[in-house]
Amino acid sequence: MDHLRIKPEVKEALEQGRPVVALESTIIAHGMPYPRNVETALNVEKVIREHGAVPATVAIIGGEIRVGLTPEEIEYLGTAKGVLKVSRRDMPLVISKKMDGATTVAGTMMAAAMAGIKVFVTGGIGGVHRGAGESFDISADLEEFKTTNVTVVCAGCKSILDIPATMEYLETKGVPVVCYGADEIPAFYSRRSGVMAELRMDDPREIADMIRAKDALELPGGVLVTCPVPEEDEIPFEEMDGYIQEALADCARDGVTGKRITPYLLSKVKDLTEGRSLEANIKLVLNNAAVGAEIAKGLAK
Ligand code: PSU
Ligand code: MN
Repeated sequence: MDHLRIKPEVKEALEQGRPVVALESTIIAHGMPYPRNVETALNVEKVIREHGAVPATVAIIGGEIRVGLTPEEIEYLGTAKGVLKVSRRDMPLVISKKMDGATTVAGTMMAAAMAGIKVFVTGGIGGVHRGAGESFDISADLEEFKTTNVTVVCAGCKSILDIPATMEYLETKGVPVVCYGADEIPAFYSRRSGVMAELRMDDPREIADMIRAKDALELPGGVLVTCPVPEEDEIPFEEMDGYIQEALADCARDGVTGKRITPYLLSKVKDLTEGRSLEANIKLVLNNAAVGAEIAKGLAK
């Protein structure tokens, strides 16, 4: 396809049926400060390689969808100014204007599907925001799960979101949600959310089998896998909730809207936790990378 460039290493792995894991870039350009963003993106790729899969970080550079980036391109994205946050609706613009863009979960799912990559690892997905009944703020990430056949491994929903409503929404869209190794849907920084998982699996091969069954049925749409942050890195839910209330109040006071809300809240929470949220964020992404690589391996066999 025009506009799509797959890195040779990734292309070769896909052609040979070897495991490949896609990674997003909004977390690099808008989710973490420099230099931790670049350092983390490179370490996530390293973990995926250590687990025997090929990493493919996705971004848009000069209007071209790149699947698989070089370390120099990752550094560029982590430092460049004016990198657009690209979800589904932004894709036509960023390509026609030959801009640089960092892909969200929705944008990365689109690119992964175009390239034929089945598994994608991230930190957290977007979801139904608190108060969405009034604001209609529901991330396009959730809509993408309805149509695009990619399995996304994350650490659950941040509690800046309405977690029960997000789960309801995914159920309505027909999206299987697997909780990996836990009974409760994790809340990103915290292992617990108070929302019980409908489906728990403890072995990545079980998850791969379920994805295969879904494909055999030719069902469209994605699968969501939630992995709790490692115990030693978590910030307890009750503690986190206080910071989140404060961040939400600031967000409303400052009149932040639309696609700027999520990056704003992330950066506020980082300040309020004096950087602890960033450390937890980094650790959980690395943990997700290991799980995602194992699922990709299970699928490649
Ligand atoms: N959650 C995080 N870090 C992030 C994001 C979410 O902890 O970087 C990013 C992801 O790229 C996700 C996007 O797809 O924010 C969702 O943005 P919005 O809520 O505007 O749809
Ligand atoms: Mn939104």
